[in-house]
Parts: sequence; structure tokens; C-alpha cells
Amino acid sequence: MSPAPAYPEAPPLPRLTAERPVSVAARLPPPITVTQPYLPPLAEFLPYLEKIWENKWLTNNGPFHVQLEAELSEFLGVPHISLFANGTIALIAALQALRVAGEVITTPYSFVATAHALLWNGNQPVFADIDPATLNLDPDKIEAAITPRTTAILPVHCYGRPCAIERIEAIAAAHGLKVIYDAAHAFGVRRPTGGLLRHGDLSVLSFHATKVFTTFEGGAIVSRDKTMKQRIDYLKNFGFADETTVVAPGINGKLNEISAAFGLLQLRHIEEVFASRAAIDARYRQAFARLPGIACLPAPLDYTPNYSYFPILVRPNYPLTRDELYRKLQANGIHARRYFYPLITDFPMYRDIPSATERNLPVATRIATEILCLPIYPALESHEQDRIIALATAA
Ligand code: T4K
Repeated sequence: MSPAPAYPEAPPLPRLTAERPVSVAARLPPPITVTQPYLPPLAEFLPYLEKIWENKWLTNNGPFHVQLEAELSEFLGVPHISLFANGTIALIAALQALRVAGEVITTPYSFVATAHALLWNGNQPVFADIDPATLNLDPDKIEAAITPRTTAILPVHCYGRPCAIERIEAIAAAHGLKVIYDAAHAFGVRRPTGGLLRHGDLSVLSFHATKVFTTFEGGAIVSRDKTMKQRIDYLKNFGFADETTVVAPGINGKLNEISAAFGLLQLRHIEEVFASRAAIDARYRQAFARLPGIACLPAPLDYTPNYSYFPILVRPNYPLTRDELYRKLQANGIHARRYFYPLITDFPMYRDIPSATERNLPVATRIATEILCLPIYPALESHEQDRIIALATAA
């Protein structure tokens, strides 16, 4: 996690009368970060706040929450969606809703929350290697990792790039396994056959501040039928079915009204967000197309992306190592990120799991040393993009 910014412009405390000195830090241009949330004009948000102030309904399935669920299921082309306080609680609740027990096959190449959800649910993660072309779970490796104790697969649509859905679903059907997609990066991604999130038993989204679509903190579970949505909705509200009936050991996973209202406003701007990210993606691709040692992931042919990340692979024939390039950018005020390094399997709570070895995960191990995600967000100005490109190409 990067340090949160200080607020140099905050009003002075009432008893402080002396003029505040302008610090050196305040005069430096703010660092360019890997992402930045799109914030619509504040004036557009005020009417939503006024409504909340008026009706005093702050959480627990309020009117904005209900409206956002309806608008998102329409926008994403999914039958049912349940909003959550964040993606991690949504992942845990999804595993609970499907009553997943035993071993779950997942990827080492993700944000750590993917595997943490399994530990919180008492599952045993089994790590399988990724495909070097997609950086998502390799279906052949999934198949090889199945044991009599396997009950589910937890793949990640990493960077919003679709997993090998048809293969994964065929494997799941053949072995009677559940599939929960960690779709934290995949908001709005579409395939010719429809929204990516319609696949699997459940798909889980994150609406964290760093995501293309954000509610500050937030998340969601996409489900296929009403009964499953009902179960998920019980689970996120302590298991309450009515005022006095508790049907499951649920948790508090509810999204509050301010976040839901912000989601509604974000949705009105989402096409602008995709379009400005698409332009930056195109610019980087063009700049790096013939740069020896830098590989972009292939441009999508068979799906509509959301441009949530711009990952590059820094190969051995580049003049700098990945970490040297990362530090060079950082020294120039550009905070690119090594998502996902270290691998989940390098963290202490996972490294002793039998499947967590480098030998079992050669592709993920190599990719984790080559990956660098470059800044991409609507407010990234053209001259800032130029600087990033110039620094990377002048190595
Ligand atoms: N599954 C997957 C595959 C995920 O990627 C994630 C989350 C989850 C599950 C869990 O979903 P949530 O429970 O988070 O909803 C970030 C995010 O915190 C995390 O949500 C995300 N994945 C992960 C990939 O990235 P950090 O530790 O890198 O965040 P941080 O604070 O360093 O922020 C990165 C940059 O974003 C900052 O340098 C500046 C910018 N930023 C960040 C925040 C928080 C802003 O401009 N404004 C902000 O408010 O983890």
C-alpha cells in the first residue's frame, strides 16, 4: 500500500495564527501514481448528498443501494448483483454462499486478497501456474491440480483479461467443481456473447478507489438466480431474513448509501472513463511496439476491455532490469507498480503449501520478476504520458 497524501491545503487549526511556511514537498509536482480515481465534478454529487440528508437513510439496503443494484445489473448485462462493502468480504461471502469446503485451486498471480478469502473461509488453497499469454490460470495446470478433495476453482480475470472460460467450465462440469471468478479487475468487460461476469457460479467485483468503477470502497457478487441472490443478501446482513429471523451466520458486508450514490454518479461517467483510458492504452502500445525488451500484453481481439491496467513485461534484452526501471521511474516522480510481485505464494502464510513451490509455478515466478504496471487513469495528462514513455524508451 502506498502512503496516503498529506493535505497541505487543510485549514489551520483555530489557535494557529502564524503564517504557515510553504514546505518544499508542497512545491514539488505531485507524484504520478499507477492509478487515480475518476471524480466527477463535486457539484454533481451534492444533490445525492442532499437526498441522503433529507431521508436520513444511511445504510441497510437504502434507496440508492437498490437503484445501484438495478442499474449495474442492466449495465453489466447480468441477472443479479449484490453490493458489498468491499471485494474481499464479497469473495468470502461468495465462498460461504456456495458452501465451498476443502481444496480450492487458485492462482498465485493476484492481489493477496484472492487467497486470503480462502483462508478466512477455512479452505486449503492449491496453487496452479498461469498461462504466459494471458497471465490467468492455465486450464491444463488446473486439471493437473485436481484431487479428490478439490471442491472449487477460484480463477482471476487478471487486469480484466478474460480467463479461459470455456475450458474452465468444462473442467468444472467434468469434476463437479464450483467456479467463483475473482473479477475484481473486470468491471464492464464484454465478450461478443455478453458480459464477462455472467460466467461461473458466481463472479466477484471490487469497487475500491483504485478500480475503473469505484464507490470509494465497495464490491459485489454477481449471481445467476434469485435464490442464490437471496442467500447472498442474507449473508451480507448478519443472516437476517426478517426482523427476528436469522437464517445463517452472516457478516456485515453492506455498502452504505454515500458509496452507492457515488456509484450511481460514476456510472453516468463510465464511458468517458473507458474512452480516456483507451486513448492512453493506445498511446503506450504505439510507443512500445518496437522497443526491444518491453512487451505489452496482446491487444484484445475477442473482447471489449476496460483498460484498468497497463502492464508491461521487462524482458532480459531490455537494458535495465524491471526493478531498475521501476526505481528510475520512481526517482522521476512516477510510481509504477509491480502488480503482482511478490507472488501470493511468497507470503509467509502460503509459502509452505506443497503447491507453492517455484518448481510448480515457473511461469508465475518469471512473470512476477518482469511485470510493471504503468500509470493509466483519465487525469493522466498528455505531457505526463510523454515523460513516462521518454523515460522507458531512453533506458
Ligand atoms: N481480488 C483482486 C484480484 C484484487 O486486485 C483486489 C484488490 C481484491 C480482490 C480485493 O478487493 P477490495 O477488498 O480491495 O475491494 C490496491 C487496492 O487497495 C486493492 O483494492 C487492489 N486489489 C490492489 C490491486 O491494489 P495497493 O496497496 O496497491 O493500493 P495503494 O493504496 O498503494 O494505491 C495504489 C495507488 O492508487 C496509489 O499510489 C494512488 C492511487 N490511489 C489510491 C487510493 C487508495 C488514489 O489515487 N486514491 C486512493 O484513494 O492495493
